Amino acid sequence: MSATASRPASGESRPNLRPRPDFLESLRAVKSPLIAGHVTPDADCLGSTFGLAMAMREYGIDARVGLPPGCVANKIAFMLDLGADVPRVMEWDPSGPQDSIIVIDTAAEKRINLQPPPPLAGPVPSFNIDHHITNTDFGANNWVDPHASSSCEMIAVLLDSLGWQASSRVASLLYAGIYGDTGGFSLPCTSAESLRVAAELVRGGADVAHIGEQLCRSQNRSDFELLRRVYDHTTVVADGRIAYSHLSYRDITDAGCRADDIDDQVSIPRALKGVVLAMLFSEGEPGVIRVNLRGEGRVTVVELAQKFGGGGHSQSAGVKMKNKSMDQAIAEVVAAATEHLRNSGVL
Ligand SMILES: [Mn+2]
Repeated sequence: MSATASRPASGESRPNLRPRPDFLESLRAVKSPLIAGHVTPDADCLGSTFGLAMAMREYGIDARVGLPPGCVANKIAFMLDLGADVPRVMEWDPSGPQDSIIVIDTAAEKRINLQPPPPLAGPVPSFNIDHHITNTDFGANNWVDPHASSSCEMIAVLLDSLGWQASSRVASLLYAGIYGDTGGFSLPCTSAESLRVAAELVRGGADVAHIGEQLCRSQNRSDFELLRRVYDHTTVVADGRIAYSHLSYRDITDAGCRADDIDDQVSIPRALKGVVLAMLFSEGEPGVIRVNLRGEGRVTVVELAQKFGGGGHSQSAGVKMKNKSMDQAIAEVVAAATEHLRNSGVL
């Protein structure tokens, strides 16, 4: 295990990765794709799937987005309004009109947000566009760039590579996803390229004020009540280097929230000075504990997530644990996290 990130630090030059010509050529042949993202979609997932689908529709391609009903957090529901013109598919139908499947922002096949899961080795070609470092290249056509801040950054580059001009609504969707995955252009994944792409999107009509208001200044009462509990339950250990909080099923429902509203609340314990590893344990459905892990500075967390069967990005990862009580899950993961910091020389 290493605590040093393999990606370049922000500001360092990174390869300006574009999709390979054969990937573009296969994608150009697509006429009616079904586009899907990951379970518990975040702003980047919605922005990239709806952004690509809308751009395709504007260029005469009959793209649809697979998204089960009721799985979008309150906070990012405004993105569904931006993408309202895109037809939605609630579940996988093998006899549907799709001539291809495009999976975006999804690290593993098992995380695809459609039931039953679409067969990616089936008769129609599949495309896998993602920036998760743990992506297994599960598509027939893969474009995985762990250096990209977000899948939305990749979609913006893709549209440019196709010679397409994004409409202002597509630009808003993509900008919102980049904003989300870069923590408002503040996380180390924010590269000069992310800022350049974002600037192009603003030039193309992305509504910065609307997106900022929706993502930063539109908290509803139930999300606010949930944060109150996250603050209240925050515990600091390992000489102030690890902070974590927890939300029981009861905490979540009493606040008026549900599993899908657990998004980036781990930013609360993460915000404490000196903390280099932050975690949020949440029981969104009874008996299932989700752990969001974040690393700060040069501390990576993806190895820690993988140890418990999860995955993600080097400094932002997740795990789902079953058949464990909240206390057990916390005890096991905090012990492993402390060990991880010790092994990497932080403690
Ligand atoms: Mn993403």
